[in-house]
Amino acid sequence: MDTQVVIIGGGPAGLLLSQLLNRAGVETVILERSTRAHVLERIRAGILEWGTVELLREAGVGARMEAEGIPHDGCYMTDSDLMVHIDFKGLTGKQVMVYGQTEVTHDLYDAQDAMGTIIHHGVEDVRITGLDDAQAVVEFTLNGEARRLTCAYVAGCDGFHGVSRQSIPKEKRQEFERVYPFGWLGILSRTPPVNDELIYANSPHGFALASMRSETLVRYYVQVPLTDKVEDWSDDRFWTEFRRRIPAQAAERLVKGPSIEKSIAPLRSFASEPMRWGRLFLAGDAAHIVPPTGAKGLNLAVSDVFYLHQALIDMLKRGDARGIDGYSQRALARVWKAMRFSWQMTMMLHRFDGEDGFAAQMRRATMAHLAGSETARKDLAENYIGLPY
Ligand code: FAS
Ligand code: PHB
Repeated sequence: MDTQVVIIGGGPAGLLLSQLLNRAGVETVILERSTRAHVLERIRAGILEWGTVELLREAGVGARMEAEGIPHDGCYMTDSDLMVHIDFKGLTGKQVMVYGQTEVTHDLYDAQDAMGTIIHHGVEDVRITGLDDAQAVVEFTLNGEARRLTCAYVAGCDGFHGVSRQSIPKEKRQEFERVYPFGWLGILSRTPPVNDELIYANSPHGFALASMRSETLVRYYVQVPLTDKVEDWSDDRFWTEFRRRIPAQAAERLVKGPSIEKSIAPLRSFASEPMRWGRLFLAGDAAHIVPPTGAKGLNLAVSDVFYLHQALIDMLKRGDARGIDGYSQRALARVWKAMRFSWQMTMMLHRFDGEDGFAAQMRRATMAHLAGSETARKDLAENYIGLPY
């Protein structure tokens, strides 16, 4: 065999899996479609569950996160001017870490380079075969040259639009989907955060999220119709809309500034079962997508990798197949719970076009219940900081 595990996709799932396998003496090759610069310029997630923090430390890539990340003890759910504090630390004993996915990906690339791992960028026409044979075969084009790798296993970490999931016969896949009728317009701005902790704001004008990357760099979002384009949104229009959706007491502190990044992300819930097909294992967005309302996307990719790295090491080092045989069922059990939480948060916080007064009342009542019930706040906190692996 040319290598033990071929990993398709050099995003957080593929890189973290490779890093954990390499540290256990398992050889990998990563095939990434984009250039490294393109992967590293993508602005994605901002919140790490503590399980993610611990696994990144175990992978030997926690140093910069420890130095530059910001632990948060809680967040706010708001309804117009009602602010409900969700005290993660007090209710669960756990925190989350504010540290951008871009930084995590940077740290993983640096660590993989130090390991000397083979990472091919700019690969095209990836084709996976031999999944039921004695070895899998991955064919691809690199710099115009046809290449072929044989391996024991293939990890499909190539995101929602990748080839891995499509390598499972369509009639053998069961797919579940909910596409939401709105997107999130996000900006980065070198301004101080409007609040010390995140604000998830429900308002009659729609949803807004006040997040951050550091004490001097904010990441803010507003819900927008799917028909909107980034060019429809000047900075002034964004600031006006964002300011009126967050509570007045926070809006008074708002510091506006020029956007240094502006993009619209669609929202969907999606899952494909199974996450294993013969010698192929899916991890991360290749198998599931959640709306970012619950800050689960990146963190689910990490929990898949937690299960998969253990399973592959058990098999390749000790010939113990129980982990790989149980991987899909074990990963999906946690995926569906995070899928539910992300859907519930999205329904609770977004205005739906054409909704009647009843829907708005349900959102207000949910927020009022959160305000009045420690049990309700603890349930939200347990899901937000991350359910156990
Ligand atoms: P990724 O998509 O990150 O990585 C897959 C990699 O595979 C990519 O680098 C891609 O170039 C490569 N690839 C694709 N096809 C290939 C092929 N055929 N051959 C080789 N390589 C191929 N999550 C949150 O928790 N919070 C957020 O705020 C948030 N915001 C998001 C905004 C956007 C616009 C998007 C798209 C996602 C967002 N997410 C968010 C979710 C996101 O963070 C993902 O969960 C996370 O990137 C998952 O990591 P991977 O599974 O590695 O997939
Ligand atoms: C972000 O900082 O990008 C972020 C934080 C929390 C979310 C979604 C996005 O739920």
